[in-house]
This record gives sequence, structure tokens and C-alpha cells, in this order.
Amino acid sequence: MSADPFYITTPIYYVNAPPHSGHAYTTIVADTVARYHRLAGRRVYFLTGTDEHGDKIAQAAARATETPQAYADRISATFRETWQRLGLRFDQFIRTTEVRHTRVVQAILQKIHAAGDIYFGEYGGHYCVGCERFYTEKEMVDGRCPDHQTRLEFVKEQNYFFRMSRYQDWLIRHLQERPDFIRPERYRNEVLGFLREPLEDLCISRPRTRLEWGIPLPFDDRYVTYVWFDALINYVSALDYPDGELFGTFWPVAQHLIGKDILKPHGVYWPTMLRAAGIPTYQHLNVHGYWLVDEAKMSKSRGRTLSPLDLADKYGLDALRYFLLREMVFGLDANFGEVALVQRLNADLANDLGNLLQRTLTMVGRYCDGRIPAPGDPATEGDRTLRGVAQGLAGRVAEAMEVFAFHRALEAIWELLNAGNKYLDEQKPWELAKRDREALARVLGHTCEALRLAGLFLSPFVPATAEKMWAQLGVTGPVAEARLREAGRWGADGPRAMVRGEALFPRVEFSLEDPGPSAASAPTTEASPASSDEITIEEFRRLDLRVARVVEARAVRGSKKLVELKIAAGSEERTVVAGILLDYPPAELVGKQVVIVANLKPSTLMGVESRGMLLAATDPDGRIVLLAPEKPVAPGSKVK
Ligand code: ME8
Repeated sequence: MSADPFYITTPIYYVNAPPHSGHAYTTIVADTVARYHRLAGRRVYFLTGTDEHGDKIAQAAARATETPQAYADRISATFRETWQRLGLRFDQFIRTTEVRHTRVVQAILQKIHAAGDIYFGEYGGHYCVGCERFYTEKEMVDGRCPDHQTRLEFVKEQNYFFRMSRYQDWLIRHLQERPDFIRPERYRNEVLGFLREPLEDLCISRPRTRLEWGIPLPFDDRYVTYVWFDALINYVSALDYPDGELFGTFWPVAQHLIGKDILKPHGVYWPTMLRAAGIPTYQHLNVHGYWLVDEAKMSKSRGRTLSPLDLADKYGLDALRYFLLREMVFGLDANFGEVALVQRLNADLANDLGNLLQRTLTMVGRYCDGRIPAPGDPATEGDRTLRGVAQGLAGRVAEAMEVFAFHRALEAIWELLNAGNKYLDEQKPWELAKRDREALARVLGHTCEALRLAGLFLSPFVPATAEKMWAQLGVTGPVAEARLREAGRWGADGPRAMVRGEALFPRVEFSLEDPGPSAASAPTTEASPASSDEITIEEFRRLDLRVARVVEARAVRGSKKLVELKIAAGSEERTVVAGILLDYPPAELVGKQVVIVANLKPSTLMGVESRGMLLAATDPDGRIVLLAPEKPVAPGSKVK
């Protein structure tokens, strides 16, 4: 029916534990992509769901002393509710225990069996329950699973096999003919790498004597289906394969989105399964890297997880979305850190975006009686530059979104915001207000128009913020129902009245010693020298203050503010992390004398352990000035 359909899927997540921020990332990416294509006027279908069969789930249910079905019902519901509470607009949530899914799995098995690509044989291998797969001797590390580090059992049994080997040459050719079938390219190369070794047939059954919790094979009910052969089929069963209208519309444009941990099942098993079943293959497999916490993968089996709901409650949903989409280069690993999240929130969202909207609307209120002026024709070089950046945005965002380069799309939007801030600084509407009302209206009109377009293009990434922007700019909303073709034109909206609203992002205040940032609910007031918080001389003496000399200094990777310093205090050297990058280029710090709190409990900031803290003064503009002895003293000297 629609000329331009778009289909995006996430992995269906295992129900052996509740969702963490890694799962949230993938689902938020799919939501962003879906919103973008809706904005572009396409008919979009966004599928997510849960993977509920297999050893891993059966064992988790047993540990929870529940039946597998009751357990799967409960955990699947937490996934669905989490996505709903995060405002993710999926079109369907599929569960592999639904009858309509199991029927399609059985129909596809039957078809491939009838075509002669499934046979009965014997197999021995080292089985990992966590991965739900056999490992060869070569792949094991000291008899253990390389991923889960669990000792692997040798299992020998009769099973059914899918003749995957038969499709090896076809798959290599397909990857060569369709260079963007798997992207980014590093993952295409990884799959081509797997395919340089002979492809073995895939064991697709488990005897029921060992595992009951699965879909019975239609041609031998002593066996259940291997969980991957079951799970992958969700992408077509959800569309009512083979005859559904959804299947006819959306399968020809299918795009999958996954993390790199499940590249092989999606890059090798799934296309060959589709080929054997006579179903055209998907269009693109989009693969992202891992979110790391302290250098290791965030993962439920390792207990290293961060709850997306907790983060969204603490910082707001859009701040979480923005951080995830801006911080990770799609395809590469990225570090997840609360400090980095807060820095992005304060610098990009509160400052660049929030301040621009606020200062613009304050002036519209003050000088134009709250009426948003139409931008009119550009008259100065500055007007033309701003309009040019705004008009170039659609193309740049489209190009970045096509290849899932969200950080690039956001960078392009930030170029417009930065251009808007620069434009106001240069045009100085507060001065024009005194002498040239026409120019004043043009400048504020141009800035408001740039902000309206920024809101439009931001809407897939930070939907609630974009709605607030449009509401405050008095644009007839909601943005979620706008279409790029009409609303994306410069000057598309007529004159209108602004609507006063709250700041988009209150700054989050936190000090480096306190790793738990908290949202500042009220603007921070000038701190008056405290009198109620008096301390005794004994309490003061507990502080071990020392003079130290900076030996080395470098910016902490991925941080806008942090510097890692190696400092010498007497005979001892130590590492201290300080948030002074904006005021002190690292090279200028080397050789300086500083004062440190030497007995501060160590804390880790963006993966670097800091032992101690530098003392500095902050002036009312936020400028940081380091404290130093009035004349050089021996490093290590005590400060009393
Ligand atoms: O593999 N960083 O389910 P799963 C980034 N049921 N993404 C992460 C992540 C991290 N640290 N941790 C998890 C399964 N993810 C199968 C899929 S599909 C037919 C069957 C995300 O619950 C990422 O998308 O282990 C990864 O691929 C997925 O969760 C794995 O989820």
C-alpha cells in the first residue's frame, strides 16, 4: 500500500534477566531510526520482543523455582514495560512462546526438511549453556567458554542438522555483490573471515530427554528446535509469513539491528536459513559495538549492569537518549559513565541547546512583545550563513541516518545550534533594539527559525525536548506528526506567539569528589561563607594538605573537562584527575606547583583512578584557578 515502507527490528532479548542499558541502547536506536523515517513520511514498522526458549531460560526458571512459562511471562513483561516507560514506540512486541510464532517455525522447518536440507546425524562437542552453542577444541580457552568462562561439558548425541555448508559459496558471493549487506564494513569483513574456514552444518535440535523447553520438531517430536533456529524466525513470523499483508509490505525492506555479540547467527545462520526456505534475504544488518563499564562489556551474566530506568529517572529520558546516541560511534565500543553523561547534559543540552532557546525567547519577549518575527529575507552575511547551515541540515542528517551514524547527525544539528549562538553574539540584538527595529526583528526571526528546524531534526533523538521547543516557539505541533517535506523548509511556519516555558535542561551540579551527581532543582545561589557548618581545629587537622609538583598531564579521553595528572609529592608519585581542562591546557600544567588533599579516598573517574584532589578557586563566571604556594617549596611539604 505505502510506496515507501521501512522495517526495523531489534534482537529479541533473552528473558533470563531484566533489561539493562545495553538492551536499552539497541531499542532506543531502533526507536530513533523509526521516528526519523516516520518524520520523512515513510510507513514504518518497528519490531522488538523476547526470546523465551532454550536451556538458558529453563535453567533461570528453575533457579527462580517457577515454570519456564510463568518465568518467561514475568520477565518478558518487564522488557515490554521498560520500553513503554522509556516512551519507545514499537509497533509489535513478539514473544517466541506465542502460538503464531511456533507455527511459522514449524512450517519453515518442514519446508527445509522436505527440500532435503535437514538431515539426522551424530554430533559431539563442548556445549556452553550461556551461549546455547557447541564449541570446538580450538575455540575453547583452557577447557572453558571464552565468553562465560564456564567449564564446558563434552556432549555426544544424535541430532538434526541444517546443511548450512551448502550455502557457503552463495553467501560469500552475496556479500561480495552487496557490500552494504552487513555494515559497518568491519563486521562484513568479520563475516567474510568466518567464511574463509569451511562452514560446518548447524545442529538445530536438542533431544527432549535433555531439554523440554522448546518448539517440537514437526518431523520428530522426540526433539525440540535449537533456540537460534527458533528465535531468528521471529523477524518473519511477526509479519505473518508467508501470506500476511505485513510480510508483503515490509519484508522486502527489512533492516536488522544487533550488537556485535550476535553477528554470526545474523550474518551466517539467518541468511542461509532464509535461502534454504526460499525467502528473499533481509536488506541490511546494522551492527553496533558494546557499551563497556570499567573496560568490560556491560552484561547480565557478569552482573555489570546499569538500569536504564534508574538513569532516566535521575537525568531524564532525553538526556539518556542523547548521551547514548551521541557518545557511541555506531559500530565501535564506548564507555558508559555517569560523569560523561552529566558532562554531555550540561555542555551540549543545558548550555548549547537550552541556553540558545532561552536567550532567544527572552529577547522575543522583551523586544517583540512575545511575537515571533518571520525570518524575512536575509540581509547580512551573518543571516545568509545561518540560513545556509539550516538549509544544509536535511541532507547531512539524511546521509548520516542512512548509515546509522547518529553521532554525525547530532554533530550536524549542533553545528546549527553553534551557528545560532555565534550569530546572536555577532548580531547583538540587544544593541539593535536601541537603534534598528527592523534588523532586530530579522535577527530574532532568523534565530527562531533555526531553532524550529533544530527542534524538527532533533525530534527523533530527543522527542520530548523537541516538543517543548516547538511549544515554546509557538509552532503548531506536535513535532511527532510533522513531516520533513513540509516542515523542513526554511520559513515554513508563519508569524506566531511564543509560549513561555521552563528551561529545557536544568544543569546538573556535581563535584568530582562526589560521584553521585544530582539534578539541581533550583538555580544555584551564590554560596555565602558558611557559618552554621563550623568545624573544629581537630577536624581541620584530619585533612592532609600537601604541595605537589605536576610531572605529567593529559586530557582524559572522551571527556571535555577532565585532566589526568601525574604529580610528585615528596618521594611519592600519584595520579590525580581534575576537572580543569577548560581552564588549563595540559601542557601548561607540567612543572606547576599545586596544593592537593592527599588523604582523600580514591575514586574512579571515566575509568581513571584518582588519588587525591587539587585545590582551586572558582570565580563567579565559573573560571577555575589553581591554588599554589606563594613561592616554590619542596614538593611534599605539608600545608597547615
Ligand atoms: O542475544 N552493549 O539476547 P540478549 C551494547 N536472544 N549492546 C548490548 C550490550 C552491551 N553491553 N548488552 C546487550 C540475545 N546488548 C538473543 C537474540 S535475536 C533473533 C536473538 C544488546 O538478551 C545488543 O543488541 O543477550 C545485543 O546484541 C543484545 O542486547 C543481546 O541481547
